[in-house]
Amino acid sequence: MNKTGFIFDLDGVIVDTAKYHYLAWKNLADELGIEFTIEDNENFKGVSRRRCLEILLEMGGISVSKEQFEAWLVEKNEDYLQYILKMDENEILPDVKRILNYLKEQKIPMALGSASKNAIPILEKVSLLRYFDAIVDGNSVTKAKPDPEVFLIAAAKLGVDPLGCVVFEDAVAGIEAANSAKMLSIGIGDSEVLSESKFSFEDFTKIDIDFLNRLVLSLQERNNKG
Ligand code: B16
Ligand code: MG
Repeated sequence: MNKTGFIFDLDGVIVDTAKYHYLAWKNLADELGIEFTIEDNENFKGVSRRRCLEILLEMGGISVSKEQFEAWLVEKNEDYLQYILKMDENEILPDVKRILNYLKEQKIPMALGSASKNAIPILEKVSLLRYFDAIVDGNSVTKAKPDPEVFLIAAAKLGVDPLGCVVFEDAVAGIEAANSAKMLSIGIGDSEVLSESKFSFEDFTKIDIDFLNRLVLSLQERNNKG
């Protein structure tokens, strides 16, 4: 069994696809006559597509048939995919590649743990798929974050004890999921919002190699103690 593993969320950690999710939800909301702002979109971060649509319809006080619900899910996703098609390496968030390259050099296993069902095409578009030893996405889980399932499957796929795993997350639900998986959570974004994380950084430019090395050592100790 490997001693340590790193798990990355996708949207908001590796790439900023939240802006594309926003545009696609906004298009649907406009069509349905629901007011939907960038602030409303904050509540959609880390939340499954299905749950997002439920929230949107609750906001508009709209109840629909199962068929209509499914059709709007498809419509939103098709719209979203139009934005994704145009993505390239320039959309990788600052210094993400520096951290991925360092961990790769150290031969530390890495996994993706995302709620998105579009995770693989996005990683392909930004040429990062090859970095990951395991991908766990919205297609492989039955329970959404804050349930720890996504990260526990990722740890199992990496062959790392959850106690030896680090999770980078930008969403409150994701931090909660990592904490309940007994993993070391690192918030990426606003430290006040992500106050439940063990550590937090505004972005990856603020993470230095010394910090990562200390982290790996402390995880190994944590793991040894069980
Ligand atoms: P999709 P993450 C999440 O990804 C997004 O933060 C969230 O806004 C989105 O609704 C969800 O994926 C589902 O995405 O519609 O592509 O399946 O942050 O867990 O990587
Ligand atoms: Mg996210």
